[in-house]
Amino acid sequence: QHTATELLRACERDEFVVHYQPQVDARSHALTGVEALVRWNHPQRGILMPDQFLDVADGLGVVKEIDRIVFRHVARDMLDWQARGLDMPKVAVNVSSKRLHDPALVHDISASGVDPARFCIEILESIYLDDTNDVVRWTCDQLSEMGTKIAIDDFGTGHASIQGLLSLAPDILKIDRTFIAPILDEMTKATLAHAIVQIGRCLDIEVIAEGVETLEHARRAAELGCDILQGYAFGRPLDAQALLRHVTGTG
Ligand code: G
Ligand code: G
Ligand code: NA
Ligand code: MN
Repeated sequence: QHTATELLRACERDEFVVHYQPQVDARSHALTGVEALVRWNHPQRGILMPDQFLDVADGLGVVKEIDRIVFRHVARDMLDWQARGLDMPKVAVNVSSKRLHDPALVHDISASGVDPARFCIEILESIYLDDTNDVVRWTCDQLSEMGTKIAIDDFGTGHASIQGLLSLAPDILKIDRTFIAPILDEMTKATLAHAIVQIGRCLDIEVIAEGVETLEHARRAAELGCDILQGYAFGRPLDAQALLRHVTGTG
């Protein structure tokens, strides 16, 4: 209740900050992009993580608004990095179901001042399977036309269907970290990760391993065929300034 009022105020005043986590090429470990992750900078409680407020926000119907605010931060940070000499190849932005149904999403991306091809939209498996209505279809078609990538997040944890993959034709699959964490010790999980990679190859979809926590995991995930790696082994989510320093090795 308390949080609800505060969250509405947070949207009005924009109390959100965006952190960025590196994604790297599985072979060279060169930076390929970052994922944008929202945090709520609560005036009394400090930085709050998505799992501490996104459910409440969803209940209030303001997740779409938060996603829109986050995108504004991301576009601003992209332009700011560019001005400081960091040409960020790609930023992946998480998009809720409501936001995917919002025609303004396409407009916001095309009017951001940043090349739309530098954005990737991350959607959950459950979203595209439940809600492939006309608006979503139109949105995805528009995004593809503009060069914006579409990634399926947490792949393997929802109602994965090959039919769904064929119909949405995403550019990227992100293997959920619950499959990546055990790849060093559990042959079954490693084999499953490899099977997902093969599905990706068959459909010309890039595969990202999430939750790559050690260089051993990185080596194994690369061996299993993952194209891109993301996880603590290559950096935790950092604010825009810290990410710039992390990437350019300055400061
Ligand atoms: O770092 P982490 O706790 O940030 O993020 C947890 C989850 O919160 C992510 O997996 C993602 O699904 C969700 N999330 C993070 N940022 C956003 C955002 O800007 N919008 C939406 N809708 N979800 C987000
Ligand atoms: O998939 P989502 O969009 O849910 O993924 C981002 C979440 O994963 C964020 O909460 C982020 O902080 C977390 N995360 C990123 N890298 C790692 C990692 O290497 N290990 C673990 N356990 N979590 C990670
Ligand atoms: Na994500
Ligand atoms: Mn994920």
